[in-house]
Formats: sequence, C-alpha cells, structure tokens
Amino acid sequence: MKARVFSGVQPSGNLHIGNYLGALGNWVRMQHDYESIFCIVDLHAVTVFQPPEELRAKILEIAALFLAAGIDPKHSSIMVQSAVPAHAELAWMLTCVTPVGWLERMTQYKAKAAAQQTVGDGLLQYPVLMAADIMLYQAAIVPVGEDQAQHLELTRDIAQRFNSLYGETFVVPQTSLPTVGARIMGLDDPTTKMSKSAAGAGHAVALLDPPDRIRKTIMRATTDSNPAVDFASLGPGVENLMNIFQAYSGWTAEQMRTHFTGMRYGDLKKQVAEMVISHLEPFQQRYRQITSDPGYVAGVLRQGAERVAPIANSTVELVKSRMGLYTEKRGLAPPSQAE
Ligand code: AQP
Repeated sequence: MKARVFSGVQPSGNLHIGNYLGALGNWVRMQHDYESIFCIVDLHAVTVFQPPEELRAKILEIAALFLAAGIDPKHSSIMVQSAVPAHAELAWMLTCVTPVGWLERMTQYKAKAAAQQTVGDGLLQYPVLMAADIMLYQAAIVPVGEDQAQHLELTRDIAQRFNSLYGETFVVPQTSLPTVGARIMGLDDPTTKMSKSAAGAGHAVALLDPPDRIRKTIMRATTDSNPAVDFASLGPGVENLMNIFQAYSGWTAEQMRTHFTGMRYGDLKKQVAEMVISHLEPFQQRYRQITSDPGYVAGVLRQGAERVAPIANSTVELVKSRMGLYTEKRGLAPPSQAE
C-alpha cells in the first residue's frame, strides 16, 4: 500500500507563486508516488472573517487552480475541509490533549493576532485543526512551505502525546519541503515571506496575474545598492529572485552561478519575469479551460469528499473508542486488541 500524503491551502486571497513553489508544485511531483489528498481548508480561512459569497467563489477558484497545476483528480482526492465534518470533530478531541502554551508559542499565531483588533479563539486553535486535518487521514508525509514547518512539528507533538496517553493510534507525519522555493519572500520586502494576505501591488505575483502585471511587479522588485549579481554577497532581494528563477527552471546551483554572475539587476529581473510568465501562461490557459465547464470543479470536489470520508470517519471511530467516548458503530464497547 502506498503511503498517504495530505496537504492544503486556505481559500483566502489570491494564490501566488510562493504557494505554487512551496506547496502545489511539489504536490504535482509527488502525487503518483503516494495516495494523495489535497484539501481546500475553508475552516482555517474563517479564523479571519471572510465574506461568505467571496469564500464560496474562492473555494471553486482554488480547486480549479489545483487542477490547472496538474493535480490529477482520477488519482488524487481534491476536497473541501468543511465537506467532511470529521475534521472539526477530531480537532476538538485533539484540543483536549494540547497544552495552550504550545499554541501560544506559534509564530504565525503571534503575527496574525498582532494584526487583529479582536483575536478569535479560532486563530489560536488553528494549528490543532491543521493537526486534525493531517492525522484524520493518517498521513505519513505533508508537503508544505517552510512557514508551516513549525505547525508540522506541533502536529507531531500532538500525535505523540495522544499515542502516549491512549495507545498507538496515529501515524506521526513527516514534513516534506521543496529543495528550492520553500520560502519565497515578498518582492517589495524580501525580509517578509510572500503572503496572500499582505497588502500592496508590488508584493506578490498571483498565479492568475496577466503577463504585463507580472513583468511590472518583478521589474519593481526590491534589490540592493550593488549594480550586478555577486554570489559572494547576495542581498535578500536578489537571492529571492534567483530562488524564483531556479525553482521554475530546475537549474542546478552551478548553472545559476555560471549564467547570472555579473549580470546587471535589470537583466536579471527581465529573465526572472520571462521565466515566470513562460510557466504561468500555459497554467492560466488550463485554468480557463477547466473553469469553462461550470459543473466540472464542483463534481471533482464532491467526488473527492466521497472518496476520503470513509477514511476520516473510521479514524474518528477509533479515536473516540480509544478515549472512551460513544461511537456510532460500537456504542460504548472498547476497541479490539487488533486495532
Ligand atoms: N512565501 C511562501 N513560500 C513558499 N511556500 C509558501 N506557502 C505559503 N507562502 C509561501 C505555502 O503554501 C501553502 C498554502 O498556504 P496557506 O494557504 O495554508 O497559507 P499560508 O501558509 O498562511 O500562506 P499565505 O500565502 O501567507 O496566506 P495567508 O496570507 O492567507 O496566511 C502552505 O504549504 C504554505 O507553506
């Protein structure tokens, strides 16, 4: 049996090249070696207010972007988190074994909480729900960008804590980061990661941006006061542009060095922009094709949820009976030795 992969994206804001290079691209490469589940994590998105109509539209858009990226729905399950109630059910049970101090330490919580006037409890619980998403499917591998590595460590801690309290129940998942592109930085500010929720036109290249906007954003990217590429002292802005180029081209470090050493920043930016455009144009064409059939994406999501629900439900059954809770199939009978 193939090991299971699980990963997700929040349907908030516009998906950008950081999301693609950090996560989606890796999913596409990995999908045939594993049993894969790719999730649109809408329950995560509502930790910050989302206008309901926009959220509905965004869920369909993200699913179409998964398909345009090359996720094969015949092989991989593409699903919406809120379509499978077991995500929320398991999250509660995991909340009960998670010390609040573990959650308060999360850097993403601290950053997002600082930007809100009122901090909803969901923002603190976010990583527990993420742990539930992964553990619900007994996923062995979770391909994410570097910003999620801390949440994955927490997931491992929660799985281990549950296993030690109630007996071996959960697979303890491994994080899989791409070798290049695990952390794409903002083009306007290369000291912060490229983020969907960051404001400002020059910050990110969205996957659906037209070519002239992509050119404009990349040509305006922040670099440094050097005139040309010097590998002995790469500033963060130039390094970020190099990472984007290398991740899209698949070039080796040696090829990058030979090609770019001494290149003026203006020429570097032009080459990065053309590399990104050459990948995004066919991607956007596939997206338009996919969305031209209004029922297709909804059908993929329905099928995905139907395929994964039995796995999720049987994990919840097992967890509840391990904890001494009432389950639909067993009532209050304890789990058998074999489970
Ligand atoms: N800048 C990035 N570089 C590499 N990978 C990234 N990811 C996000 N930003 C970068 C990866 O994309 C996947 C989906 O991300 P998410 O939707 O769960 O939200 P996030 O990690 O919080 O990403 P954003 O873009 O910053 O969204 P907002 O602003 O809405 O919070 C994850 O695997 C993530 O690691």
